Amino acid sequence: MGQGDTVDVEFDEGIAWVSLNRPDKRNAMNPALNDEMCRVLDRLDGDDRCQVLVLTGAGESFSAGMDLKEYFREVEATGSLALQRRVRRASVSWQWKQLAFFPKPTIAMVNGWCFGGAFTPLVACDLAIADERAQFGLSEVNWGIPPGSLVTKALAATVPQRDALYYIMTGEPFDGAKAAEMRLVNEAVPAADLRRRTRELAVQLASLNPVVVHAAKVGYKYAAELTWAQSEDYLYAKLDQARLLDPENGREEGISRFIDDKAYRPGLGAFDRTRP
Ligand code: ACO
Ligand code: V55
Repeated sequence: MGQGDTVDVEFDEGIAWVSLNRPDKRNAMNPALNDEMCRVLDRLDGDDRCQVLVLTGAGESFSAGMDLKEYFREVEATGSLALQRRVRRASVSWQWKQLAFFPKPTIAMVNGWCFGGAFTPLVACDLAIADERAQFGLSEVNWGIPPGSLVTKALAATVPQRDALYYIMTGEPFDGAKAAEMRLVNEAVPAADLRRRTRELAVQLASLNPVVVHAAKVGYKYAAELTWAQSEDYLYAKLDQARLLDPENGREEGISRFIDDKAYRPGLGAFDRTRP
């Protein structure tokens, strides 16, 4: 799919499995990988084979964070601030902006190492499932830098202050079970169940009304940063927009099946979109 070979994409059952693909470097994110991820996400936006996106890593790692050699040292060695701005822009573009507001549901499947810069795409994904033995860490302090870019912001959006500051300040690693306990991820499962559980969740999300799920997720993400008054106005606008954009007329269908047909109870299960 991409032009390069730093990202791998496989399609199956409406799921796009997107793997960061530098296993020899534990999927550390260099400028080439960041550029390729920008292109991959741009294309998957319009690809019907992708109804849900799973972000994971090739081999034994999710991602070992920013590539200390190619993203930091080699870019700084050029002395070009324009180049530094360019590589930072590509990094933030896919790791946060494109991923957080991706029009389809996204799941981070944390299969192994997850350090530093990897926290941004982890948290930008809507949901996350980890191998209970995967190792996480805010290792920046060990490199003589505070967490940069949106790493700390991602932590602030997910875990309580005590956990955030403990791990930001000590740099101590923690495992997937701990990540689930502090709600950095939704669930931690044994390695043998990771793919099955992720697929099950992805298939569930793929079965739902895509226009409505998109509006619901984007509404949540913006409302978290708006005032109450702005949120009320914006979320009503999203609700009206979803009715306008939804080719399935899910709202009228759902209400009609409940009120008129008495054939459906939302409290007892998801709406069946395949029923005529
Ligand atoms: N940047 C650049 N290269 C990396 C990175 C990285 N973040 N992480 C791993 N690599 C490279 C190693 O240099 C090595 O390259 P080489 O084979 O050419 O020598 C290769 O990946 C394999 O790494 P090892 O350390 O040999 O693998 P191991 O399985 O023993 O350990 C681990 C994996 C624990 C992830 C270790 O590589 C590590 O601690 N990496 C750094 C993690 C980190 O602190 N990331 C945050 C960076 S700062 C930031 O993101 C802002
Ligand atoms: C980090 C990540 C960056 C960056 C500087 O601490 C530091 C992580 C994603 O980009 O430019």
